[in-house]
Amino acid sequence: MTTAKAYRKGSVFPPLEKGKLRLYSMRFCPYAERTRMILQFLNVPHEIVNINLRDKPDWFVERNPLGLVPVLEIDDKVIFESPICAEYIDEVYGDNKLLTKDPYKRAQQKMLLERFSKLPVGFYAGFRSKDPEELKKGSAEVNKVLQIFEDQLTTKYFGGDHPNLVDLHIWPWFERFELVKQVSGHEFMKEGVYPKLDHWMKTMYELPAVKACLTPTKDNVEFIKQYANPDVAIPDYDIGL
Ligand SMILES: N[C@@H](CCC(=O)N[C@@H](CS)C(=O)NCC(=O)O)C(=O)O
Repeated sequence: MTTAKAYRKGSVFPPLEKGKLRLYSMRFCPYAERTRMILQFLNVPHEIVNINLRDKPDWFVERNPLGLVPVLEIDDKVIFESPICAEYIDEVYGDNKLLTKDPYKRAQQKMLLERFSKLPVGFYAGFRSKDPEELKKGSAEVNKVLQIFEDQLTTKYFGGDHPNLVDLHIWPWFERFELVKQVSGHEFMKEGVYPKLDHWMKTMYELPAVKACLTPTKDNVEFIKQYANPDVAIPDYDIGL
């Protein structure tokens, strides 16, 4: 189901199979990519239902009144918001491989991710705006966060010898720096400025879960162009299928 076309308003609800975990996703969404990567990383059997987020089916909004992907559903349970999905998957299927059980270490992981949450704000404000001042402000915000993560990285992964939730949850934006460069010419993360992060990115690209969830750059570039274009009401969510 991973390559299925996005469901739109009026689409018939694809019936749920008892006991089967479903992820409502969108192929170009970095938040949904977090959840896709975690499911891959922990080898959790699941199916994916893609959603057209500018023309959402009613049954999707009934499941998540916020109208956002990712959303998980299994039998009578619905879970939304990527950090909450991650915690649920890790506890139910992952035996806490990604978020440690130690309360203080767990709090530290979550605090670091909280600090990361400023990056997407600068990222989107920066690259969508035609105003050079906005881009400068967004870029400064992104760089502030990158410096924090550069300073924090003392091991192969943020999780030590193995990736943890921090690695998997910050990755989708690192992957997208290249798209921004191709779409707008702007480089949020210039090579050599954050040497530890440069190396970490190369290591991350080798992870099977990362490889399995990459969207071809040309499709992602085309999608971002359409998505950021105010004249395009509904971008093509099925690019490349
Ligand atoms: N805080 C949410 C953010 C998810 C999010 O923003 N998803 C976007 C797609 S990348 C979305 O569903 N947008 C639909 C909309 O805004 O209507 C999370 O972490 O899951």
